[in-house]
Amino acid sequence: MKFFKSLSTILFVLLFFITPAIALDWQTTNQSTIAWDAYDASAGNPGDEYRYNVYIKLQGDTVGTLVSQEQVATEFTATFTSEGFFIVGVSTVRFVDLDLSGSYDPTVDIDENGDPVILESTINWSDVNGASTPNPFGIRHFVAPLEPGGLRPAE
Ligand SMILES: [Ca+2]
Repeated sequence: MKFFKSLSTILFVLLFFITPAIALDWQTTNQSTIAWDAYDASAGNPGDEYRYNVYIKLQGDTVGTLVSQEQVATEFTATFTSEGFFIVGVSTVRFVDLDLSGSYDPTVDIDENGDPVILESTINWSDVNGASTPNPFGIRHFVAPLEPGGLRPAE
């Protein structure tokens, strides 16, 4: 009984950690445009503004690099020059309409310290179906090899 319990635990752990890696859809390209749904702002103040931060990390890394800060568009074109297996992440950034005027103005909507109230969500990474990534994916890029050397007429 104890053996089966350990076996099922091992199987569970294997499935939990290995299945997501197998299930990833890979795009092999040096450039890819990623899109996402516009944030549903109906729950917040009507005057709040929402933007997006885009991050890229190598598969397996825990921290990504910010590649686009506070952009308005709901898509981003990532271009890769180095080789690797990349994961893209997007977070929502909320700019609070602090004076409830119906629109966000960084010069007016400031708190008692003179700072705007800007809040960032956690990152929805493309390799996990977090908030919503219906088909978890990654982008892999390979660089062309160098030219051959020693070019000469054959003897
Ligand atoms: Ca305002």
